[in-house]
Amino acid sequence: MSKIALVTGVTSGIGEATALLLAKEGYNLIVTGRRAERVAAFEQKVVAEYGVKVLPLVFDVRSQAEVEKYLGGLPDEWKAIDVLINNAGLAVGLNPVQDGVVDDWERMIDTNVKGLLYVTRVVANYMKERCSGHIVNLCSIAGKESYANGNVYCATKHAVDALTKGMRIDLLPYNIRVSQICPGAVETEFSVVRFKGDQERADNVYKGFTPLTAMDVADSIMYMVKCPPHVNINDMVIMPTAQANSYTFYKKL
Ligand code: NDP
Ligand code: 8X3
Repeated sequence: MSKIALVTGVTSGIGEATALLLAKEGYNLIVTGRRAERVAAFEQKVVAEYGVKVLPLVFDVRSQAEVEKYLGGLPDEWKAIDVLINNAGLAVGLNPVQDGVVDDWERMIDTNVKGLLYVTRVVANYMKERCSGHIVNLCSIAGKESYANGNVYCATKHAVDALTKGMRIDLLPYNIRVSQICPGAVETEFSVVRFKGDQERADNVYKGFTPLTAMDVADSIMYMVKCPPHVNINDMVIMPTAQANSYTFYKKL
């Protein structure tokens, strides 16, 4: 029987790349995002290319009611989730804390921390019933070190780091693996979202060095997923060669 993976946020970037690699491995996929047309396009592409089954779901991970409705109410044949990729997330704004935009803060906290928790709560219970499963959280180098003006985004990813460690302990008796990956700069729609559609400012982030691609990160996630069942990668930090930590880059401009 084919395995099932649930990937949140497949409408772009790392989630899309990871879901594609999981489909290539033969996983049937539950995929999510808010942009319905992109979720539908992803489904069509994957079904045509890999012939796997896809359950497309359009909801906002910030809404516990929606998470409960869509994930809590999964049809029986989709409940045996083997792999959860907690990917949906974002940065909004880059301001010193004293100039912070409260709505930006709330979007980040509600998505990156509370959304991840809502999804995990439902799926961990499916996994607990079967004493089997693997949860991979998208953390960040921002979850290891704070950088100038990154205050709240960094705090949400530090929270993911703490939650990964806590989930690992709580889910240990149920044979559920818990991993996280902490990438440095990956060129996706991340910076366009952070700068609220300012494409030029987003492009500048990646000028003068070679950033990671979404596929680089997806390859590493697949390494963790494909480890033998007795092996759990707790944490993986992956950086562009030209980036040493969250604030030190070697750029040739
Ligand atoms: P993208 O902006 O390219 O993709 C983000 C994905 O998250 C989209 O599919 C988006 O879907 C989904 N998403 C965002 N908010 C919500 C929401 N409220 N409900 C449901 N889905 C949502 O960014 P990345 O691929 O780069 O980011 C993926 C993850 O990786 C994030 O958690 C990010 O913090 C993390 N990360 C990114 C790095 C980078 O440099 N790019 C580095 C380290 C970590 P939609 O808009 O359709 O809802
Ligand atoms: C995304 C990487 O360094 O821009 O998490 O915050 S960074």
